Amino acid sequence: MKTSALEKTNMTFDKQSLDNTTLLNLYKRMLKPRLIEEKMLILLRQGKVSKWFSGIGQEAISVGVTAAMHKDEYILPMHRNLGVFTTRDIPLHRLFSQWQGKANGFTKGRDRSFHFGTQEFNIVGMISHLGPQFGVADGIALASKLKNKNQVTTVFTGEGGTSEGDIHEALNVASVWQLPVLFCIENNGYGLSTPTTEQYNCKDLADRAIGYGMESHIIDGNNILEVYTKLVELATSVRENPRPILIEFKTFRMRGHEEASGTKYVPQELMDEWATKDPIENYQEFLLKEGVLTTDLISELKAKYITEISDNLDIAYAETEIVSTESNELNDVYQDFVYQEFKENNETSELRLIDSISEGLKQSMERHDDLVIMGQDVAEYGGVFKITDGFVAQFGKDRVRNTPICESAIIETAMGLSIAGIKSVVELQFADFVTSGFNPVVNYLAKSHYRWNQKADIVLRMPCGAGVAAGPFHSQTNEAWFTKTPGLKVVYPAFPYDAKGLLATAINDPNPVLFFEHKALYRSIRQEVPTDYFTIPFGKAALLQTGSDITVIAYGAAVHWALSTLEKHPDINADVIDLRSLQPLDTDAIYASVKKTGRAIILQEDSLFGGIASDISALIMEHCFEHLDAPVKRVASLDTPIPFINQLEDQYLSRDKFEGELLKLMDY
Ligand SMILES: Cc1ncc(C[n+]2csc(CCOP(=O)(O)OP(=O)(O)O)c2C)c(N)n1
Repeated sequence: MKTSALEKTNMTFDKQSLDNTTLLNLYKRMLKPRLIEEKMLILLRQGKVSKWFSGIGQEAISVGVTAAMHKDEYILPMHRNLGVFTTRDIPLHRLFSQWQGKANGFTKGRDRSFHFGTQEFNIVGMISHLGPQFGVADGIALASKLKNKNQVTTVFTGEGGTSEGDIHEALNVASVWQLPVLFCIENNGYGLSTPTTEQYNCKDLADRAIGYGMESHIIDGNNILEVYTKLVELATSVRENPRPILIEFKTFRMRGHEEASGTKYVPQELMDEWATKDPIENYQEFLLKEGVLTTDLISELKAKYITEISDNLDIAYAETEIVSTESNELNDVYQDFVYQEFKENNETSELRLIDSISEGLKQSMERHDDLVIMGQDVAEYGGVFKITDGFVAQFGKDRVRNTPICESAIIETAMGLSIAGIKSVVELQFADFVTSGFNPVVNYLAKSHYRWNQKADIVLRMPCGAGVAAGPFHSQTNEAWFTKTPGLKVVYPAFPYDAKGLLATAINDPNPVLFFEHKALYRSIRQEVPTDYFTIPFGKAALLQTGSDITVIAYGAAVHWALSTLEKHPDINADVIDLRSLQPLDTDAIYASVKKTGRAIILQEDSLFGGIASDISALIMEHCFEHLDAPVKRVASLDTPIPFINQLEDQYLSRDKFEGELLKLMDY
């Protein structure tokens, strides 16, 4: 007699108090993605789909977890979680259009496969880098906690992804802040071709929770009733008592990492063993035995879904190919921001740069009552530069948040807050440390609006710059890493007045803004600054002095170096342009001046190669060539790391080279 799958596996289903409708629904919910995948495999072979990451054999996890969540709760799936998308009832033709890069998908053809999110369905898709999902989930959960929404956020990773630093950082933050997140690890045995024995060295990944002070559970990921009932129980409990939980689902990847890569490296015995544990076949058999399902109903359901799939594929195929224009693409990199002018009041007080930033930040906290500040030591301690001194007393610890030392997770948390509609300012203790959060800045924040129309309403405050004998890791001015990346705005004030007004605008702007604050200017530069809240638009340079001999272009500390050099040479009549923002860049001001003077010198604190001075120089050559009387000159620091001791730092910096180069250019 033939042995059934259920007998082979000894899989037992406990329906607890679930009614027949629920039992049947779970079956239907799993059957649909399975049939979609079977169709996709055919289309792949016909060359009609470019890539496919199969979740066959893992449907019970996507479906069981999603079915346990409320529809208004966010889910952050990965590349094998088709069942999340179908259980949220996304119309199939929209999914098919997404995979074919068509306009009815979710990314206007700009990103592939499951790399998309949709606010309509409360799904936040992955970026390729896997790990950032956990940190983004933290942010969404933090928003839910701050707004007392009693909601759970659910996020997925494969076991391979758990080795990434982002995952560890995010779990730690969630535990320290007791965020309501269900962290789901789908342990399917392989990360691409690498088996778990070569990925980590503990028995169960769930055990890692102990180290984070977190609750954890291990669940049979192939048993839909175990997944569903346990997740309903955990989600209910987390809604009442917000906290993170780590869940490890034991399952297996039945197909290749993606279809083209195959499964040759997987021992056949493993394949055979897990084939008997198929989540749908076993559950189907159980339902047949229970009398909840009949063979006729199975055939009926399959026929219905196959028709639905085929009809929806026809809709997607009939959709025309995307046609776009360069300006259309360029216009979607940033979210529209209608600059609102807040005029300055007449009363002023003399402020140092540091005070003006602090005052501007405080006034923005008063104006935006859910604006959150996050950073290392920013709470009671007031930040290492004391910019947020006294903020906790005025705004409370919910809004002024000390963070663990984990730049990636905090920048991802800021992204999650933005997805949930909350603005945030992240203080990098030193701009140098942004490297530890580089991936989310350049890949998540920068690309989010272009990819799926999602704003990243975040300001990263970047205390930067040399001249303080602080060595290679506390002195960099790394704006060029970011002016290179479409999707980011980069602001770099040189004066207290500008810093206050530009910071207010940065916070109002829904796009990710890197706000550079030069440490050497913090306490050395003073200016009369209006006492009330006011804004200054981005992309408008300041013409600090006018002259017809030469155009001097600078930003940040270099503005002050240029001004003091020119003071020594009253005979040189220079236009001095303080750029104030580098992205957007006020090219009009640059061109107008260079066309008038015929000479341009750009002074930059950063080392020479690949800095913004190079691009400005190229722009001037391209747009003002006929007006030039001399080659454009870039003056920048040495192409070395920034040295510590004063005499070496002085030698490194462009500050003292400027005068000689200026005189040479005047003589040209
Ligand atoms: C930062 C990064 N490194 C490497 C990759 C390439 N990559 C994509 S998925 C994957 C395997 C992921 O394994 P796992 O997390 O276990 O998920 P599974 O594919 O098994 O579901 C790899 C190596 C990547 N996308 N991002």
